[in-house]
Amino acid sequence: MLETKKQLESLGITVRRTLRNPPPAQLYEYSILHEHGAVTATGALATSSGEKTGRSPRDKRIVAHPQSSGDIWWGEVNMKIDEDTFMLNRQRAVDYLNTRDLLYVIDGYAGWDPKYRIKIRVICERAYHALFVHNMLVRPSMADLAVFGEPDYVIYNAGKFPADPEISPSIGSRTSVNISFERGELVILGTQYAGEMKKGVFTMINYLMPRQGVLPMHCSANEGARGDVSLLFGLSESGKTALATDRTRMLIGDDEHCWTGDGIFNIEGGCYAKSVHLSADHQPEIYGAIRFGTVLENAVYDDRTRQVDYRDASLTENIRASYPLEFIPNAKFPSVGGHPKHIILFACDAFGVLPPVSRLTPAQATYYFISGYTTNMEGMEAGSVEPLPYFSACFGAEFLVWHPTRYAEMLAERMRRHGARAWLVNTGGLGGPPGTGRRLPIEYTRAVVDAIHAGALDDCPAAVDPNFGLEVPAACPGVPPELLAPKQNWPDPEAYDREAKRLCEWFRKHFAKYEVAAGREIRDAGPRG
Ligand code: OXD
Ligand code: MN
Repeated sequence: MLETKKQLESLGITVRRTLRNPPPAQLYEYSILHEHGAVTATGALATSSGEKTGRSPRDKRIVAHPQSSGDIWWGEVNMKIDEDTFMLNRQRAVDYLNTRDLLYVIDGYAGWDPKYRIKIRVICERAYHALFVHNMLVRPSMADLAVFGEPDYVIYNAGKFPADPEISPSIGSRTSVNISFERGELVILGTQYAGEMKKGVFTMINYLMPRQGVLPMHCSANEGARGDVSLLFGLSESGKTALATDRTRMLIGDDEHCWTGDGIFNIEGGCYAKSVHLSADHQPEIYGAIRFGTVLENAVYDDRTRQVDYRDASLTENIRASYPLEFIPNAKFPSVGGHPKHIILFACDAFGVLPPVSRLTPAQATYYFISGYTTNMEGMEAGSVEPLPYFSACFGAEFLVWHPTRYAEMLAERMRRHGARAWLVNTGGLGGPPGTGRRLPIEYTRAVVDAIHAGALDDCPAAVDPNFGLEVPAACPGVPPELLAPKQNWPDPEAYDREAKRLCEWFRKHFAKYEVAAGREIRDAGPRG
């Protein structure tokens, strides 16, 4: 502890009382005593993140430093802050933290592969934040902690204290989340949403790993009985988490992975599951994981019975549960795997245009990976809301640091080298536009994923879709064949063509900003219609 104390002092942290990696039970006690934490009927720690109940991407800033500036994809995702302003924010956070009676210091790793893992230190005042990072980082053993040494990356979480927009025009509000790659530091002011820390680590990984020839990815991963690994990409609600949880396969991780020369590793030691409308019937693994040790953020519970009402989104739709990976029954430890055999890109296409499954060429895989397409399904079944297409490069644009094509090229190169197959799976609409069509039942999507894993679609006969140029398998075990070709399910084939062309146009429009960097071959692999 003396070594840690000295290290903290060298960072400017002079608080007399610090607790380093305290056990969850102690963090429960402090959270209940000092920050209105409560224990739910199943033993989780119910907490509130205050005003901010989601990430604040518009308040994220990256230090523009001559050493890294040329590497960074500057723009809407990565906005600049100068070093002096970063240092002012850092000092503000440190000064505030120094006014506290007690701080938590949580040390852990990002990455299950000891060859590539980075050492993270989180300094925070809230017990719930400490428990969150305890759950989300790869937990060091007591022996690891004894020789932990200097961290590679330090997070100063002063989220209860606001940023000061008067300091500089680059601070746009009272929330400021700043990263300096050179200093290996993340400063959080004005938001207590715990996910900022998780994604702050992921952003750092997204910067560092490509420099070592390692590909970071926003995806889930699982492994079959023969050691065959699949990566599953998809934006919110498209099935990335639900479909990675598969009784017949081991879960490597549900959100963030890296692909190295040896295979893949999970970056995290836990999950941060969306829990609104959670039910024991539909998501038994996640439901069962919400017990002692789990942080339940912004959920509503009954004061008397402490039963959580997962349907109550009055605090936020973004109710989250953070728990260690070992709370999931078939999680794999250590959370690493071999080179992936299958890359599955989920798109939740509410327009009912994309086929339930398509086999992708490497160029198409790159195109659809860079596109990162989905639609907003809300209200779709009722037909009350016109869905909107949504694109997020590499299925996680908000966390990219280099230009998207850098990650896409690395993915394509690895897929080629290791013979991975790629698939586009539509988990969305079927048989007509929103309002007239229906959502593809999840059991059919599960059957598609099972067929991919069984190799049943690798070489089966397929027809080429005229609009998208995708190879659509003619048969898939467990799925009625007429469902595989979407146009056949529309009562009006011309209406299908119109809708398909509209979607092709949206793809092209979105891809235009990447096509110079991506090159002609990739652009031409996109929709034709
Ligand atoms: C997350 C996200 O919280 O992707 O994991 O937004
Ligand atoms: Mn995520």
